[in-house]
Amino acid sequence: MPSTRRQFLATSSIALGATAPGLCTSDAPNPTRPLIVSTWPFGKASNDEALRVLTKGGSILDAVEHGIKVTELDTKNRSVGISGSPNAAGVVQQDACIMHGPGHQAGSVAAIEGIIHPISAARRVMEKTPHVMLVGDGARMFAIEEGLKSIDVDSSKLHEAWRKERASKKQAVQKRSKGDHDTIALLVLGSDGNIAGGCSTSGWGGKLPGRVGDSPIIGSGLYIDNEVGAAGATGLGENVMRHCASFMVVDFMRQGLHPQEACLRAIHRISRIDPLATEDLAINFVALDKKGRYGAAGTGTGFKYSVTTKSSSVVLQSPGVTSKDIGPEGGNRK
Ligand code: SD4
Repeated sequence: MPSTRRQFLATSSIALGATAPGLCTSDAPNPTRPLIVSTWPFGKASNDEALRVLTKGGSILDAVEHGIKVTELDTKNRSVGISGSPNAAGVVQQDACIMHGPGHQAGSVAAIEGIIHPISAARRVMEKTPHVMLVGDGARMFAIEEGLKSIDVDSSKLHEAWRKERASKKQAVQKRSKGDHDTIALLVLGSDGNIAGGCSTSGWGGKLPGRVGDSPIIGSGLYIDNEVGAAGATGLGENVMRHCASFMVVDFMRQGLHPQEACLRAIHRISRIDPLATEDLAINFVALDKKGRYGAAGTGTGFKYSVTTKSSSVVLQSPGVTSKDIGPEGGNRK
């Protein structure tokens, strides 16, 4: 449920087919820049920080990093940051990535433990190494060498205890339930038309140790094409990764689709190909394009996302896609 009257008005107006003040999903001849779009209502605080950074003269990368840091630091958030959901061994392993449209640069960290700001680690991988992705202990070591804030973790004992328990009980991986996941994916269109974005999550609660989700995988949890636009994902990462979904959304925009249509089209295409029922895919996308247009879509009833410009910062409801929209044989050829 929207937590403030303003959010309620914003989500209601979209649900009723009206347009939120100053924001629209239709063509924007005079793009409103900067534009910040992120996943979920909790993204709004990150968007607001990103806008503050830009207003003070920060870069689009600064806006992405500092914006996402707000959610990573929120101790009430159980899906992002070190207060996020632990894996099956009781250890929080986080995934994050960042991408900079100009120069098509990317950096990411996966299954990193005890680092307060994985998004900052991802940025440093991009800016200070010749690599795109670091994982596990190596990623943690690198982040600490870079002077990033960390907490002590001695996960080896926890992992060992879990291994023993698993061997004795043949423990299954915990089924994923609503509420044990969520990612912040945050996209920024700067005043100069350049684009940057990032993702951060603790991923699937109860996942196998070492599991990596879609969020740190470029093209899955996030993708930016500076000539076109950006897309980010949240939901069941396995179902995003198997389809390179963020890349797909951006590619649809490259073919001329509005960001909202591109998100919907990706869900339709994935639903047709995938043996899972649309609702069970549990995938959601946000997108923006170079023209300053934005949109989102999710499976089932859709999901809420946050949109911020200089004139307003609101939480909106995305459209949803269900099996009925796809048809028994994937009849909808969207
Ligand atoms: C993952 N996609 O690790 C992330 C988590 C998420 O809503 O976004 N859940 O699978």
